[in-house]
Amino acid sequence: MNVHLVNPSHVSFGVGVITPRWLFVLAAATPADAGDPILVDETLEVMDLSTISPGDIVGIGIHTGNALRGYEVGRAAKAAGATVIYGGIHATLYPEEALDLGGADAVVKGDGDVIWPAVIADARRGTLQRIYEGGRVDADAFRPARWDLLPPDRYMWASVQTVRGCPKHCSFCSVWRTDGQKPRQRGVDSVVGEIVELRRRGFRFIALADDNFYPVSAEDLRMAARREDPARLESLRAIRAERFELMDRLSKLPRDMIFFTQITMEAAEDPEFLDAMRRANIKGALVGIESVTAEGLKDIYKPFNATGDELVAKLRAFRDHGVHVLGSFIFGLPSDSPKTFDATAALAEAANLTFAQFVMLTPFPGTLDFAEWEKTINPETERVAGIPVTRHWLIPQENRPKVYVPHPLMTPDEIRARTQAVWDRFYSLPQIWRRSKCTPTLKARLAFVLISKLYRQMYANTGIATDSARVHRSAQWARMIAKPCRRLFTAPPMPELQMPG
Ligand code: B12
Ligand code: SF4
Repeated sequence: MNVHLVNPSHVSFGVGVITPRWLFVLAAATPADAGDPILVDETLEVMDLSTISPGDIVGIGIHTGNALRGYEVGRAAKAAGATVIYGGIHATLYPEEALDLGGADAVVKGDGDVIWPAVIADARRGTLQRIYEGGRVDADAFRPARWDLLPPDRYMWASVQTVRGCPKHCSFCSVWRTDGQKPRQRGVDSVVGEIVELRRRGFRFIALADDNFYPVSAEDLRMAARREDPARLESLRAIRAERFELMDRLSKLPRDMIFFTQITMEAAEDPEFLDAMRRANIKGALVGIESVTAEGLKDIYKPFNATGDELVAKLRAFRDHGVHVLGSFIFGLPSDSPKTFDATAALAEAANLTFAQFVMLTPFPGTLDFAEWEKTINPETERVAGIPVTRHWLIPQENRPKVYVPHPLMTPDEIRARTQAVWDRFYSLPQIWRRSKCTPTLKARLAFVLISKLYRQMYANTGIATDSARVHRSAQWARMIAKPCRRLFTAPPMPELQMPG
């Protein structure tokens, strides 16, 4: 009996940008007597179904975007005689869907770290339940990933999670509702231990796969200090102190190690934190800018973000501390107008962003936006390819609409075309070349151009383009340049590296 863990994808690039962490975490949770699981990441290659034998266990992790492909794999695995078990955020939100459409024998909701061994045991005994509640496990029960199972020469960045959950409540995001608003911060030794192992294996680029690397803001501390009961302030200070401890340990790792994280803009008001990030070599951060207008921020419950000159100043503060910003914007908010696209492109230039992504508002299940939108749709009449648009992830890729939420001023096509134009403008060769000045040598500048183009092909064209020929061309192109790009991220292994501190 083999255990297979599958990360489904409808498009494969041969090379991956970031390791899908759940594969390696669930591998660590797989009991030793079940043998090493076979890991399949379809963002690299399509799964070879002939590797499945009757009696095998196939675990499939799905988020909303890859659920449809996941169900296809699950049905095929079931037909091959396997026991099929789903997990991941989408299965957590729609367990019945995986049972109905994905050939599932069981579905695990929530975190898999603790419950997975029990599920495997039940599967082997033939006593599987339909649904398991993995819950939100405490940070000290998070499993460190099994990096010994990493296929060689495939990924550019490895991913290590340091904290799960986010105290904010943005309307388009499901994290605070599924992972919770209480930050669950992993112990520093456990995080650094994984990073050291990865550097020993030749990884020097690490994505800190966190919801929000800055779970306690300066404003949170000010507010807690005003309370009579000191308990809240003490607990926030403890979380913050642990962040600094982690960054201090990262700063003692080999200097060629580079970290990237996801963080709220609030950190820009906290020079002490930014200084610690600089020392830790956290050289990049995805910052959810979302909208450049106050109305837009109101639409999405993100009042802590800035607009105008203050926004530019905040984003530049990251850069002044050596942290490159990947700015993330959303188009299609109710208050957006045709002018918003130009204003956003201009802001991205003025704020000295190193990378940017421009996504179209998508109602993801589990979010407040989804709940509101779902109420406005008649599932009987509003269908595409026979599927209610409220289940948009089940619509085949080629028919799947790109914009779902009706806009008061713009048609879906206009939003899509304008979004595409902003991508084109930000990733035009002259603009990339101008931004590449942030690198020290001509060789590095050329590498920067290549990576910018790869990023654009992987994340924009495959998501925005409406014709499948363009999507196909994009994927082909990305496949071609992904391999040489990956080489830019490799480093000689350091098998002797010891834990710092
Ligand atoms: C890091 C990250 C990224 C990174 C790296 C992705 C990668 N290759 O790993 C980047 C920045 C590239 C990214 C991109 C995107 N992301 Co993202 N990402 C995350 C983030 C913050 C952490 C994921 C992670 O590694 N967690 C650590 C692992 C260990 O946790 P886990 O995946 O949840 O797995 C646990 C359980 O779910 C469960 N489990 C998972 N699979 C399985 C399978 C089985 C069989 C079992 C039993 C259990 C199980 O057990 C695991 C261990 O406890 C999550 C937020 C989150 N909290 O999940 C968002 C998140 C997954 N992303 C999200 C989104 C929307 C996106 C984008 C679409 C954004 C965009 N608009 O472009 C893209 C899509 C990219 C793609 N095509 O996959 C959403 C997904 C929402 C949804 N309903 O699907 C999330 C939840 C964030 C959010 N804002 O809501 N992302
Ligand atoms: S978008 Fe970011 S800040 Fe907002 S709730 Fe989600 S993780 Fe937190």
